[in-house]
Amino acid sequence: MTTESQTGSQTDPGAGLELPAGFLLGAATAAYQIEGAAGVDGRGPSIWDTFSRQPGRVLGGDTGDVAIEHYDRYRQDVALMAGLGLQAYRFSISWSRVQPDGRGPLNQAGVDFYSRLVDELLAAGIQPWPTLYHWDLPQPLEDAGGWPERATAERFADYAGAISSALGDRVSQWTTLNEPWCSAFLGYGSGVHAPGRQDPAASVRAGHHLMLGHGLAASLISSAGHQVGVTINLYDVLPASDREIDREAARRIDGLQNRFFLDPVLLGSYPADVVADLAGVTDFAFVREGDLAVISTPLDILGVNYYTRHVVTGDATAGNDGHGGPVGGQASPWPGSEQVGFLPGELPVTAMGWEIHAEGLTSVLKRVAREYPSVPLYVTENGAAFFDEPDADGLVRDTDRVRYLEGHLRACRDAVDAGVPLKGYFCWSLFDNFEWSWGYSRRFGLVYVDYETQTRTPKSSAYWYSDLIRGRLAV
Ligand code: IFM
Repeated sequence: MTTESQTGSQTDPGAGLELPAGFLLGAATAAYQIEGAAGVDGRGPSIWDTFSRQPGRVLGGDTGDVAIEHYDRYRQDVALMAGLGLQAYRFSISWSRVQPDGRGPLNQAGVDFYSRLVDELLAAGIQPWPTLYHWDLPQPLEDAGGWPERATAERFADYAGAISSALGDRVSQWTTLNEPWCSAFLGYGSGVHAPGRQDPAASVRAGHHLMLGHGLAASLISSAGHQVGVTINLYDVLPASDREIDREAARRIDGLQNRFFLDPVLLGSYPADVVADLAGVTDFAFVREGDLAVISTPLDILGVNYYTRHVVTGDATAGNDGHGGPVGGQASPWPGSEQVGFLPGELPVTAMGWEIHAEGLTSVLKRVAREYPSVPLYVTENGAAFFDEPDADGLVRDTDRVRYLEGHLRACRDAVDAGVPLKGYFCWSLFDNFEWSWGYSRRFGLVYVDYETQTRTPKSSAYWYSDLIRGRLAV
């Protein structure tokens, strides 16, 4: 039960926030960000193990070696989720833990960990929602060329088939990829993410092979009778002005950020304008006959991750690329559209510097429902980083995050009212964790983690979310 001292609020920020009956409310994490136990039970290195050890790649030299020790503390963590009343838990499976070389037989000790986690969740009445790939490619596959190589898509499908059969007696809901835009364009374009390559042509090939891997895996999982989806990070992309040059910049960035993934997956084709924008980068000769039919394998759900908007200009005077990391020297993650400028926002921002723009979530959801064939939608990530710290009483009063979540859940409700087939929402993240190139410096959690002692402390937002789930907020 929420108390005023826990939410840090004198009003009830959920008042009037009615969500439809059956609307699923959960929280999300990802393997490398929380598990730790990097060298345990046969786990092999992933590209993030390699990348985070390279000097200057991650703020403070942080790595996921220990993270929040979820591998050892998963029972305590599931008990915490149950205490909050989470209905579903979205986590990712570390490919390197269950298939260290990225090929060949599964590593039984790794599979056993996820099997125990699934059992624990089911016993607590929490639906497991595993994602098969949240950016942690086994290093041996990167050594063989990584996602720019077609063979990586085939390896991914083998892994997906094997692990989904191993857990398929208890897990019926699968997500193939998380945010392929980041894997392709931050991993192989700007180099802000692992494996840290800066090769525009390779980044586009990586994008195609990620989606091919998705399609091959989705088709296997679907034929085994399971539900399958993919999660794409979508942005509301707005021109800085009504001038043609800014509208053109917005078309380009919307193309690379949103439509480059939505179109092949849901329409079975690449957007012609994006292919034209990329003409100086690649000729798309890597797309083989039949690939787009595979990529557009019918889905049971589409996951939407939403955090903020992009305001862009064709004037190229604004320095930031919209996805800069904390360490300098990176290239652009926008192949063929490097000239587009991203304007610093006028709205309040989170600790990531991302503008808080809840209405953009409604727009994005309505746009997907309007422009693409109907598929049930879930917001699979939404949340905010703030510089949270416990107060003298040991409470973490993250009123900013309560406000952020409340605004975005209202935006979900507005989308539902407008007829969008939105079925659920997962908060990012359940725990403070390893925020990629930002290391542990940015806290996204509903639950505060003291990285010295590994103590978990639910923040005000966790109590607020718990009350929302349990229908305890006055309406
Ligand atoms: O932490 C990440 C997550 O791994 C993927 N989506 C965005 C989050 C916040 O940056």
